[in-house]
Amino acid sequence: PDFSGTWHMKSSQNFDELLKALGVNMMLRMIAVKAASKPEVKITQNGETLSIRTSTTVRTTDITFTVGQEFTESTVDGRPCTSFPRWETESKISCEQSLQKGDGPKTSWTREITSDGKLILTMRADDVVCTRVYERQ
Ligand code: RET
Ligand code: NA
Repeated sequence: PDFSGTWHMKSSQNFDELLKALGVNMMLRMIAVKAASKPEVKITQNGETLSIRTSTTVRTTDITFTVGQEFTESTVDGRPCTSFPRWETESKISCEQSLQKGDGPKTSWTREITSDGKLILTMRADDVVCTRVYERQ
């Protein structure tokens, strides 16, 4: 599938709960939740290699990875992790994360293009799942 484009978020569920599960305190969660309510996501794709820039007013992350190959990124609360993205279906990438230092909840994400052209991002921490739906600009 084609993940490329500039994406705007249409809905978000459980982002605050996700940060809570990751142990982020209430003050920082308030700042993060507000900023994360208006993200801009830009994706470029070359075959199985994706570059994803997620921008907010307080935090911007850039990742580049090839499906099937380990890479280093950060968990949503900013802890360095090793990630392993793989195809879960033809149109869905599933990525398990493991912290480079210390212990924490088990985290992962998925990114999927739906048949109607939306991008669905899920982020997990243990049993908490945050789901964010994006549409192309
Ligand atoms: C942390 C904790 C420290 C303080 C702040 C944070 C902000 C995080 C943000 C994350 C946005 C994520 C998005 C993900 C995918 O759509 C690191 C939680 C301010 C703003 C937009
Ligand atoms: Na987002």
